[in-house]
Amino acid sequence: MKIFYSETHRLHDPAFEVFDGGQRVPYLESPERMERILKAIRKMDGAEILAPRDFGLDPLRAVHSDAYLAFLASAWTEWLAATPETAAASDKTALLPATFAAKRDQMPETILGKAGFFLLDLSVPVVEGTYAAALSSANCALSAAEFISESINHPPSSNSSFRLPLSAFGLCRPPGHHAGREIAGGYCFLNNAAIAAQWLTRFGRVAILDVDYHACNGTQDIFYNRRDVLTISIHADPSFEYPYYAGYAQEAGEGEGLGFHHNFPLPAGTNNAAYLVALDQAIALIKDYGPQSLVISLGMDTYGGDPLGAFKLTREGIGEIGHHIAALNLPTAIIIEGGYNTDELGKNVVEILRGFQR
Ligand code: SP5
Ligand code: ZN
Repeated sequence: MKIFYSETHRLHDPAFEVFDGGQRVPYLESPERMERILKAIRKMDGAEILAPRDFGLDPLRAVHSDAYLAFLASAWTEWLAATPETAAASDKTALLPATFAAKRDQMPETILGKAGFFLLDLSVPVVEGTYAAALSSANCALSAAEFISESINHPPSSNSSFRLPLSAFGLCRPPGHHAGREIAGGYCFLNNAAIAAQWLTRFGRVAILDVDYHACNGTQDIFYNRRDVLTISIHADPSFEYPYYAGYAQEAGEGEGLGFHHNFPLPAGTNNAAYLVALDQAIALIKDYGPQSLVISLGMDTYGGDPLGAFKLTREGIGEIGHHIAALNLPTAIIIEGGYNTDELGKNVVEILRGFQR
């Protein structure tokens, strides 16, 4: 298994986020998450850890708006320029607004106005290295996509011969699936899985299956009116869980994309058996769609011991997820999203990847 990873994620290391009730807490989406995953992966048979290649801005511009990318690129310098006293304590502070856009007709001019326009919540503080880390995270996803694309069966007109479907793992940080076309949220700035999927559309239809505990509001937003990318998400019911405003069962796409988005909201306490019922329904939809490639948004926060999750999946259940998806036998780019039980994160990721070992 090829694993695409860069140390650049360390540049995104905010000191805090703000939890419900206004509690300022240490940033849960920490660099340590990657250290734990890497440590476990290094012990895995056949693991090959590779640096990502730089794909430039074009694949990002195919998914995110220019205004949003420009905001991410200059937010920190604009924030420092606007509040010079911040510079002295820049290791402790971050750009985080207190007013958010419920209506988005007009982008404000000041950096705090723009921050409220482009940030959804209090889990996406922008620090000096946020943009560099987000770029490198997207490049890890793109590198995984590029690697698996070698095994996509090209149209009959081309003369390439059949190859065994390949899989690859993008060890991406920050995560991506809550980032929409022009909004960051839920620890996510660039939507790595969407960027990889969009890049893969040059080879034909793509399916994205999101098995993070949280609904993929960002991925849903990006592909909502498209039928060339099927998006499916299995997650905690947004009626009680973040991201609250997307992920309901009746949201099925619009226009050309109607019928090409599926949400599977599940209750708190969901166990292995109930989860696998939903997963098998999602897998049947992917088979019907017949994609040329598959992108998995892999969250490990479905695990019973996750501090942000309320599902009860065990390590065995998580292993089953890998086996069920791998049985689709499609070229598959696996992109890491959430998962916050750092002690168990490495073992859980390896348990999933095992299903894809050939
Ligand atoms: C990628 C990803 O998994 N993002 C998740 C972002 C969730 N942010 C919501 C934070 C809500 C905090 N509630 C704390 C409850 C602790 N029991
Ligand atoms: Zn999550």
